[in-house]
Amino acid sequence: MGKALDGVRILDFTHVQSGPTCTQLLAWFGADVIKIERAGTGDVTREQLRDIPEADSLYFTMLNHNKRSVTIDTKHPEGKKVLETLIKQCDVLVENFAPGALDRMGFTWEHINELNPRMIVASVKGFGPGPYEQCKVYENVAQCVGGAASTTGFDDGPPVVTGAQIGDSGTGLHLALGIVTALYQRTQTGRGQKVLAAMQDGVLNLCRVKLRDQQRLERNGVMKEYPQYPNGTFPEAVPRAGNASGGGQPGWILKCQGWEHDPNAYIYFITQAPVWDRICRVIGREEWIDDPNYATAAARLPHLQDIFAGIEQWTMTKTKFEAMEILNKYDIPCGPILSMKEIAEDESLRRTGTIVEVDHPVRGRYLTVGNPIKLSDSPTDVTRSPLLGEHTDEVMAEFGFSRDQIGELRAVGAI
Ligand code: CAO
Repeated sequence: MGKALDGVRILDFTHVQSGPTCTQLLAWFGADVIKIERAGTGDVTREQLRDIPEADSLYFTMLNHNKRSVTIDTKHPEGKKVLETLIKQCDVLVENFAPGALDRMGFTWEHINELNPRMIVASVKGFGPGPYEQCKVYENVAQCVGGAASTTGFDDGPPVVTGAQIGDSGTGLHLALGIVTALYQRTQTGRGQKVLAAMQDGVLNLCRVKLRDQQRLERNGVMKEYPQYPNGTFPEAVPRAGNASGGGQPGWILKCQGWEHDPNAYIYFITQAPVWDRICRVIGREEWIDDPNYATAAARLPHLQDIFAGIEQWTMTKTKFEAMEILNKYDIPCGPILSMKEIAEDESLRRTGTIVEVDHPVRGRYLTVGNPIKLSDSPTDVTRSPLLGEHTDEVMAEFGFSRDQIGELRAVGAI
């Protein structure tokens, strides 16, 4: 069966995490992703956080599946010519260099557009146009400037960054959507365009509900589902809400059996209004069903701390998996706090291809996260990341370079 993006050729100038996440997704959907790297070093993550000497790191391998690697020195005059040939025959150029790096190489939007008016040039940058547009940005900086850190953590503690890589991988996802959208528009216009996903914007997009809350706070001075209500105070800006649920269905993380020695023996419990009577029955608090202080969602808001303390007395008598099983029988939304070890060993995630094992010639077998987006007509086969420059000769030949030309370019250090 063909793949959704069969025939789409991508020049992949991405490195580290944000850009590679994007191009890996496009490769999984069938695009031919040609990663351009510098000979000798390549993507800096090849050697970052190495767990096996001399082997490409898991950081690199887990973000660069299904791609081909070609080495070109794009600052070498002959390397520039090679790149021009590639640009003329590809559909998309993706990059997440520091601001201005592509221009400094001599590949401005105008030049690329002149070489190939159909080419889409897609970039991740830390910030969009404005006072910070020249700044280099990494994951946690994006979380801080996008509103995530100020709204994450507990009220009595400092801002906290989340383990989910919403700045890097989150922005990579945004960029991928921008690219396929531009490819779709090109089918009507015949023209390429620039696509920009700024990390600050991507994080803010994922923190949209907190900007909602900022406006609710300014209007009403209080947000009744936040843990600060009714006994704490609300500052001018959206406060950190601990583990409170982001929506209108209050939730919290509760201890389960074994919490004293297992840091992940917890469950997320949502007191969803439509199943309130079932919650009361399951935990043995039938008296709450008709009690005016507990009977309606609005009445419960000032009592959430008491309610969660009561529910926790029940969850502490069960393991997180027992609690999950019981609660799901009654359609009560909840989720065990899964450790990475538990996720890595989860058989059902392996069956769906969300967790996959991949063979690598240097590092051997390793575990990775497969394509989280499943297309019924375009299934994903995860293949290993390329070694540095593994496909240089193959790709150069496909783009019309003869064996002699390849040899000469190598001799002068252009590839
Ligand atoms: N041939 C020749 N030169 C090459 C090359 C190649 N094949 N590939 C890259 N280079 C050069 C670039 O042209 C650039 O040179 P100049 O600085 O002389 O213009 C240089 O390599 C380094 O690029 P960089 O500035 O992007 O790299 P850095 O390590 O200094 O910065 C980062 C890294 C991530 C902070 C920066 O790239 C950035 O801010 N990117 C945008 C935001 C982003 O994606 N951040 C997330 C990264 S994932 O956590």
